[in-house]
Amino acid sequence: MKRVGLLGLPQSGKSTVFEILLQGAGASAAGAHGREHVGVVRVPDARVDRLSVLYRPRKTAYAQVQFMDTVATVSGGTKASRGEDLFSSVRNCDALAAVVADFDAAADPARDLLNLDAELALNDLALVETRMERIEKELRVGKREGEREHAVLARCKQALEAERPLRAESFDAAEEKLLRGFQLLTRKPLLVIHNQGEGARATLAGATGPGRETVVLRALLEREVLALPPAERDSFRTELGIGEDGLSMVIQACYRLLGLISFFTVGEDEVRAWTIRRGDKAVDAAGEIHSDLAKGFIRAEVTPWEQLLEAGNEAKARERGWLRLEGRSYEVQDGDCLSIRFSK
Ligand SMILES: Nc1nc2c(ncn2[C@@H]2O[C@H](COP(=O)(O)OP(=O)(O)OP(=O)(O)O)[C@@H](O)[C@H]2O)c(=O)[nH]1
Ligand SMILES: [Mg+2]
Repeated sequence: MKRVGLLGLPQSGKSTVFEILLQGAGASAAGAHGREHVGVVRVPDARVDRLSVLYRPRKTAYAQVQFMDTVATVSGGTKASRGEDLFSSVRNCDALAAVVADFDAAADPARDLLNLDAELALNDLALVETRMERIEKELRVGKREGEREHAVLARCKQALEAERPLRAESFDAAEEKLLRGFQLLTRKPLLVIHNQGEGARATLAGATGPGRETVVLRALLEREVLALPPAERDSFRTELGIGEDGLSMVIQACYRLLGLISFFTVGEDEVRAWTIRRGDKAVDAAGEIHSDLAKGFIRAEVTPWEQLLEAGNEAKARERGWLRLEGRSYEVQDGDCLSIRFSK
């Protein structure tokens, strides 16, 4: 399961966001490991809701992502060069979510975001330079194995020095492989959570780009909304003028930034969303359900979710010609309902 790490300046609202994510999206597990708190969050999905209404299954299962909260990861103005790795706790996360405070008059979210970006870039730069120096030493004594790695790192260094985050750079598969182990922070997708107070405020500049999105979340108001019974939440949101469900937007944006899509399996037993990467094939999807299904894969029966809903069930979808037979290398689309035929 993919993991999203919350980061941000002290008192920006990270723990508040973490708590309401777990509370609002149906946490199935939460645990603390030292300074880190990890929770599993359901990915809200109206398509699953609708399929579940159609099939009335015994069980409905949503896709999931993990969120992680840490105790004060960044202290304002501290430089990564001091020795301690301020971001060690989020280094192994697949994506980052930066909470930027904007709930009182003194707040300067644009400045905070700039500082945060700079700290992430400095942290990467320090790592890249240290590794480059080590390879240079080896090269001087005639060890040439690190030459290609050095070249890729030099490109990273150049980008970082020009204030370009690495997620905006393109690397080929071999370069990706060389870089993977470093877990560079500016290569990770980044969601900026603009934590606004009650009054309407300006949108945050410079917050979108490749691998980067921004959502507005009013953490305290969302917490009030969550204190209400589910049926009353939407009208209270309208009353408060916070429109869309901020929590769903945060979770869905993370899912998207991670390059994830969902396919569904449906039936009277269970309606379930499964997570795969964009570009994955039918055989990968089968393997996600069970390795036996990938091993013995014969074909996938595919119906887009809207057509399954419109037809009413798989048999009727088949009659209308909406159920397609696809082979193992079919690229699964977001929202496909799959039924895998396989031999034991
Ligand atoms: N008015 C207002 N206060 C907020 C909002 N979000 C968080 N706060 C308050 O800001 C304070 C800090 O919130 P936390 O969620 O603990 O922040 P944090 O980033 O986890 O803090 P550290 O872990 O200490 O770095 C708390 O008193 C919150 O109630 C908001 O949207 N509006
Ligand atoms: Mg906290």
